[in-house]
Amino acid sequence: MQQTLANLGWRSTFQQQLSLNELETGIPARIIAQHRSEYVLQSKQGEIHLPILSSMPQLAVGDWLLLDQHQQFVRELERFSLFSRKAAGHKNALQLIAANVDTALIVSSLNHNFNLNRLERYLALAHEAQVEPLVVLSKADLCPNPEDYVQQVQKLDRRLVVEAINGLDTQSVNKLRPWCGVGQTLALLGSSGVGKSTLVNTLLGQATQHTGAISAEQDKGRHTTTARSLLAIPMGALLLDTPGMRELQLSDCEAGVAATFADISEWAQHCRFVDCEHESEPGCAVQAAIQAGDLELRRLQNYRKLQREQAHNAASLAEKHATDKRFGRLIKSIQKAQHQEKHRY
Ligand SMILES: Nc1nc2c(ncn2[C@@H]2O[C@H](COP(=O)(O)OP(=O)(O)O)[C@@H](O)[C@H]2O)c(=O)[nH]1
Ligand SMILES: [Mg+2]
Ligand SMILES: [Zn+2]
Repeated sequence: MQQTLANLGWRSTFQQQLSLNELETGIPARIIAQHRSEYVLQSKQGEIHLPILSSMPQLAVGDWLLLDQHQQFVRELERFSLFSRKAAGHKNALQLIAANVDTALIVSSLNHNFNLNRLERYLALAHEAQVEPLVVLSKADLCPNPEDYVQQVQKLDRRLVVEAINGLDTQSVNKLRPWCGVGQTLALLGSSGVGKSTLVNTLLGQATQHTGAISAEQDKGRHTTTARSLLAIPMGALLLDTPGMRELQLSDCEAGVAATFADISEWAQHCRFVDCEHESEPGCAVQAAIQAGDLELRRLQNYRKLQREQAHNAASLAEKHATDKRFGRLIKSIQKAQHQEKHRY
């Protein structure tokens, strides 16, 4: 299937990274799936299978690469967003989950599961990744007052976009069209049962089974080993669906948490003490905002909780690394002792 680069999400920020020579002879290609020993890329020329070499940098689904005319890896192009997580066991090791995502659909359902704290957690993940969040409130058809919930979410951040939908209904899902155009890359976040798969199926619709653009769900079933993580939807966008997205945790998300609670940081600048903990200090502007009804106590509490959580997760990964290293040294010293033992005679 012939692809245009624009359909694959190519844009000027990538184009500008190429020299004239590279523009002429190089092949830009996007990673649409990652397997143990190879990446599957999509380019203007079609699909390319690129063996993973130890000399290559760490890459993720969604990344853009430059290949030479023999389809050999030249380099990766700078990404504009990245979902990653700290990997246990290696110092500063990051596990890259998804690159160059434009919009994170943060799905939350309009039933007893609706939870602002949880939404703020996903917002922090999106902000950390530098991905624009779009809050999708699903199961609106089961809720007598979806607008009330939209208002509640809107109150978290006036710039936030919030849409209430029925994920089973194509007409309703069409509300998401402005974010689903050609060249856009979407990822879904949200806890189990909120309707992510339902939304994906409705977005994919029937049409994809025939377009075969990047992948059809159908293909996924037929040859599971070649499952694609970037799926083209009829509206034009690419849907990024990797297992890693479902397991994202808050860890080393300080910037993401800060961005999600920017209002609190702003108030905090007006506290009398620089190191104000916003508990019972005199002249605390954050407590004043709560008294004035401008800030929910719940939100301040969740801010603290998420701050602690991301710091704790980051620290426990660091600790695990230290333990692994100590264990590694122990093994080495035993091996050395055994070696010396063996060679004594
Ligand atoms: N009425 C209604 N049911 C929905 C909606 N979205 C999902 N569901 C149902 O909720 C259940 C869980 O949805 P699913 O997509 O599997 O959630 P996931 O775990 O987030 O992928 C399924 O029974 C869906 O049919 C919706 O917008 N309206
Ligand atoms: Mg699902
Ligand atoms: Zn304060």
